[in-house]
Amino acid sequence: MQKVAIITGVTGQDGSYLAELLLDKGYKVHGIVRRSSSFNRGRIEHLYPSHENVGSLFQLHYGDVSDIASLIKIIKEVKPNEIYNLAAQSHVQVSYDTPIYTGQVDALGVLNVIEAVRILNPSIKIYQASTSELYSGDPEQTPQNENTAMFPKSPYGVAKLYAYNMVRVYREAYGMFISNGILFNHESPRRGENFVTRKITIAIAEILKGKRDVITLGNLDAKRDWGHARDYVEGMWRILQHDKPDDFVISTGETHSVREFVQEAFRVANERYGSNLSIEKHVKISDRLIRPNEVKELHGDSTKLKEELGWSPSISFKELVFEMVHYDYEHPS
Ligand code: NAP
Ligand code: F7E
Repeated sequence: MQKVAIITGVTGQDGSYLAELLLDKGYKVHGIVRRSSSFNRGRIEHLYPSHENVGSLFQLHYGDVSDIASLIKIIKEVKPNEIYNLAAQSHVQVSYDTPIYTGQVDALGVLNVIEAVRILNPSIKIYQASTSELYSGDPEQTPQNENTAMFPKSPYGVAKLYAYNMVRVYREAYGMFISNGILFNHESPRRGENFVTRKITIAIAEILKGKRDVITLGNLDAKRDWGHARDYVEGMWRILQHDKPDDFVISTGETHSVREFVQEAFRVANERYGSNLSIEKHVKISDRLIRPNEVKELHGDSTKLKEELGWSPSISFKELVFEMVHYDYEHPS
């Protein structure tokens, strides 16, 4: 029987790769989109053949995770086997500016999804997009795995911790198949333009084309475990194919500082495009981009996912940086 999935956050980086993966696997995919005053479906427009997409394998529905009525309407209509809840205000620094909104979407919005499923059909499987921002990032507590203490540093992390715990509560209390993927940073040419990796690769393309002179950044010392989004959506899918619901870290097991990302991206540009970019000449630091609090070091241990579900990353840090630098040079935004 053909499986039916709902993806919330389908217009985002991960939603777009996950939709591709599920369609490839023969699923019927329903994406939930928000109304927006300007077009924001660039990452998924290649997936729907016409604007009149009723009846196709990929359908879009207006909804919002902060509006439980819209969720109930869509779940009743499409009768999914699986829901991938990727919708979020996903920017950590922005969560300091909009802490209440972030809580409404990233904490209570998740509860809306879970409650709608519990009320309508508790046998629907749910994947929740949890995050390495649940951890403190204290260098003494690395590598982080499923048992590492969770002490988030931002309003985003706190909202996501509420959701993470609610998933566990519903799993235990109601026996629902509901799992957390604790994902470390993952990037791609589809990454939002104000996350650090994409900001760097877009700026490099603009410097190479003479459109600007420098990249303005914040903390270069923070360390992140950066993987590729395409690998990580495969991990999400595997988590819902397990014989039991559970929580899993998805990470590469390698950590690099923001400075190292810049250095590698400059190295790729210099080698490929004959430039002479350097941190000394082309990076400026702005206090405006330093966060009120910072997760210093993320370095994941995804042994559990590897051992139980056979997942491991296929794209290396260097391959990721190369793909992003090259893409932004070839496809100016
Ligand atoms: P993203 O590119 O920012 O996409 C977020 C998606 O959520 C967009 O489609 C956005 O819609 C949608 N959305 C936001 N608020 C919504 C609401 N109230 N109702 C319905 N949809 C809403 O994020 P991403 O990088 O793909 O990440 C996907 C998920 O994984 C997020 O939950 C994020 O917090 C989590 N996560 C990401 C990472 C990472 O490194 N990428 C790591 C760990 C966890 P619009 O297009 O309309 O804004
Ligand atoms: O920052 C530093 C910044 O915004 C990475 C989200 O997907 O991953 C992401 O959150 C690091 C931080 O991602 C700039 O201070 C320096 O230390 O790319 P980012 P993030 O905050 O790690 C987690 C796992 C998620 O769950 C989130 O949804 O880079 N940094 N200079 C900068 N960051 C930004 N954005 N811009 C700068 O100019």
